[in-house]
Amino acid sequence: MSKIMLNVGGMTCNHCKMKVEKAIQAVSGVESVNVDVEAKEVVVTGEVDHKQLVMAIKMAGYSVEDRNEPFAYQE
Ligand SMILES: [Cu+2]
Repeated sequence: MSKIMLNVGGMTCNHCKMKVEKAIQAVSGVESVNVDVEAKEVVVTGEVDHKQLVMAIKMAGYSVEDRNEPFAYQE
């Protein structure tokens, strides 16, 4: 499983958080989503296509920056 970290701009409240979470959860392969509104950070785990993820967040109305390539980690 890989972990993807994104910077998401434009989130101001809990409603935004829920909107972003919902958009990300709709992307295939997503296993978990963690949204930190104050830090503007989103962490997604799963086998996810980065472009699809970025598109989903943009479609929800937020700006997004892919912080790094996914890195694999053992559990
Ligand atoms: Cu909001």
